[in-house]
Amino acid sequence: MKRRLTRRELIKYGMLGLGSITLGSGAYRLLSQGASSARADEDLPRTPIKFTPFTQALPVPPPKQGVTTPFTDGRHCVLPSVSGLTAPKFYTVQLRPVTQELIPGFPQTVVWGYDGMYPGPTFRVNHNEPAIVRFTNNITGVNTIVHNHGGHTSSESDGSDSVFPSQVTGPGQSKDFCYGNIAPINPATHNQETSDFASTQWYHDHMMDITGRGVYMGLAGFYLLKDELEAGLIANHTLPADAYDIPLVFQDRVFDANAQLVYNPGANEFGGWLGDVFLMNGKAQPFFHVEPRKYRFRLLNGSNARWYELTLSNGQSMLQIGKDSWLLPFGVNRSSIRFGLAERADVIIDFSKFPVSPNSVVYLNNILQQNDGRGPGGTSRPGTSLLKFIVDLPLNTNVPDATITANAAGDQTVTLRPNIAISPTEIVRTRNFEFDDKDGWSINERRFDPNRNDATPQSNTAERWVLENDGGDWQHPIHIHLEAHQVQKINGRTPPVYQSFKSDTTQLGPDGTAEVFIKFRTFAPGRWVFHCHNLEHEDNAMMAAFQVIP
Ligand SMILES: [Cu+2]
Repeated sequence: MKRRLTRRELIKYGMLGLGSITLGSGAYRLLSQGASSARADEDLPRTPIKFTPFTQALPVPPPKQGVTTPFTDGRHCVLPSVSGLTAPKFYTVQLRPVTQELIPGFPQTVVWGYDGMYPGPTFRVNHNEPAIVRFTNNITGVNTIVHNHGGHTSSESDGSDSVFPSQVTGPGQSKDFCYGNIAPINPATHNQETSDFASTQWYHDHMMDITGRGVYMGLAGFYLLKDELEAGLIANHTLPADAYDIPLVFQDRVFDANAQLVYNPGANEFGGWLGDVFLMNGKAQPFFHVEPRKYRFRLLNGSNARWYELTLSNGQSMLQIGKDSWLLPFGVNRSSIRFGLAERADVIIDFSKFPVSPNSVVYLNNILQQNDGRGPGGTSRPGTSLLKFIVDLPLNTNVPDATITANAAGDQTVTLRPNIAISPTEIVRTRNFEFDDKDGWSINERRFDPNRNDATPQSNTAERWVLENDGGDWQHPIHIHLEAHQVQKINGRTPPVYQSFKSDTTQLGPDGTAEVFIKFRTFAPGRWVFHCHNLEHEDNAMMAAFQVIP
């Protein structure tokens, strides 16, 4: 499929008479002059730098610390009014350019970082302890807005400038975002539905039209939540302790000869920008020392357009305990896990069978092939090694190993978070959304209009949404804000068990369909968005807005 660039796209990306761009020093630098015509993907820039992989350690983003003095200047956003909340905790985050060593031996890459680091610091928050986060933008010439992906958040603090423009955080500005850290409220009982409480969210830039650039430059981090149930699973050693709980975001990037990030999404007609260097937590192909025990990894595909299918090089399974933001009811063994954009898998990897030795090595491999933004092709083993685990740390016997194992075949006894399914009897209406390519990227043949409501569900009702890919062999991972959705059918079939509970992002394969149930439990009326999470598709109008009406 070929797309023709709209004039808006040409203007937006400066392709009318300008050249390709490199992102350095926080501003665009023109590399070449002269008209740039759209090119086939095989002609896109490739990183000219050679480096030796697995020579530097995996960075683990530090936990975000709160501030002790509350903000008192009356700019607070709105927290949910629900009983049982503690006083809010206050955090300040500064967005700024910084140089960081992404490629071993090349220390000067300019990135944009929350708190001046990429990835940003990891929030670890507790249920019923609201957070008020003041984001200050010190990136010259760039508007930002933060979205807490997977969060049950008010419209005001959800980070969609398109539906709440007053939260745009321009250069030199500060804006407050309120995160209740609660589960959706059951309207019948007025209690939180703790089966819907999230575990693994991530925060990232969400500025309309330029989200791809912001995330590519480094504006992403983890937001991990813990409630009484999950704390209990950790305390009784079902799940690994926090010290063995590692957030892991994988992203692909293109660099120029000076190790600066290259981003030119118009070069392939906004089909999706692929990189050829693989970063794990912001480091190209690092290693990670582990003990012979079970570790928990919060795997996140934070790439702009690349899909992944991850395996372990020794053929060992990973035990998936969570999909997107939510824990599953029980662990599911996976020999490989496929990730569309923004998807997460919460997994346990068991290193306990390895002898403690520098020779005990296992790789996390990506076996998925992808040549352009339309989506993945086939798989090829062994694939590309992204991360090298070395089981050479002595076992700390003061911390018991986690006990979780996969449920025996067919045994779906709840050992993690109970799931309360949305029942077909709760569905009040069906809506259909076709993801297509009319005049760029579109939904139901309409490009995104922030002033238009594409759906107006009623508060505290449930609906059936049929998401349909009308884009031929283009693939689209669809993210719906505000609430989890429950996948009923994928391409007309019952989804695999790990996909049958809660998701916030669902893959639409070639000509694929997904039928999902979703509730709209809001603690304040407002508008939210849903969109393709291929960031170049999202930035080119494959987005829609819904208003939850009282
Ligand atoms: Cu898409």
